Amino acid sequence: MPHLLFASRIDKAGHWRESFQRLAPDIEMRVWPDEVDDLAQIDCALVWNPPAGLLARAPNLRLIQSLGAGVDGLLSDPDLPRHVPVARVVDPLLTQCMIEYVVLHTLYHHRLMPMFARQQAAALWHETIAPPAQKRTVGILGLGELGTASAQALTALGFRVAGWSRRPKEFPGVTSFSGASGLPEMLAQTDILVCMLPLTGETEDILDARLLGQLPAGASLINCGRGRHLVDADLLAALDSGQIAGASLDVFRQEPLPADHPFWARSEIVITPHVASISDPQSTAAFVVENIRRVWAGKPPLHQVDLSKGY
Ligand code: NDP
Ligand code: OXD
Repeated sequence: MPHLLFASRIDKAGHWRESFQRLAPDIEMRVWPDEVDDLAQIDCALVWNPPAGLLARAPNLRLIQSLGAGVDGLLSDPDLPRHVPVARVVDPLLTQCMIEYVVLHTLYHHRLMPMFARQQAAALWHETIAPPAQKRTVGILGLGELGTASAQALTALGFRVAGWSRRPKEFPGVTSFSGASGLPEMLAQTDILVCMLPLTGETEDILDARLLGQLPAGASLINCGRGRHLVDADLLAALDSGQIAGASLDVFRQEPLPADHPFWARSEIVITPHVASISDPQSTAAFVVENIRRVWAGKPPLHQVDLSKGY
């Protein structure tokens, strides 16, 4: 019988427990810290940003399953037991929700809504017509599970879509750029930039003054990757200069975003509280059960993280 450690400060354990009871009653879920007396009894872990050092104290772990698609909060633990396979979530509902977020905010900036919101606040009637989607290029940083699905939804709406990844990709209707040399070329033609990268040593602070300066003047930014992709002061400066016309931000260096952070006061920025796409227990528990069954059968888990790449 697998003994599953559940550790998250934001996910509701009750919903996950219900899903496991329905799908796999043999899995015994124990919520950290209240229900765990002895970490030696734990053999798999389902976690979101667990306290550093916690997993190292479970000597019999066979699987570490992230509650989310991103694993930066796990891999930042210096004591992470690196011999245990780490898997991340890939789930159709998670993907669908991210598509919704990206389409919503792309259309918001495409249709000049930050400007109209300012006009409304000033009771100002001034007609400006947005160009058709066919004349806008959306550039996506990260053409993985979520980036590719979002790219496909945007091409269906008529946008020109480009994407950047480590390795070159081939998807119908999406122009692929890769590696350090491919980035400036994509940025130069991007009107709306969407960041859906994992946070790694290579991608931290990538959305800085240099990168924002390579976009055409008046471009927009959507960040639904991680807060530490963005250099906050550089975005504020780019908004002040008009280099960036507007931004939608779902993720922040510090979450919750502190009440005195300058982003709150900027009408050009749309803020959402890290809700672009969240793992749903009903949908994702089946994936977690499958991964536990695989590991118990001696197979690698699905969507195992490559610890050397960091995603
Ligand atoms: P994937 O691992 O499927 O995709 C990651 C993509 O980023 C890949 O295309 C990869 O390239 C590319 N990439 C990674 N490092 C680099 C680099 N140094 N240079 C260029 N490209 C790079 O991840 P997902 O699509 O599933 O998720 C992406 C991220 O989205 C998560 O890590 C998380 O941070 C964020 N997220 C945010 C949520 C929210 O609610 N805000 C919800 C879910 C996820 P390649 O294909 O060549 O490997
Ligand atoms: C995730 C997230 O990575 O919620 O899944 O950010």
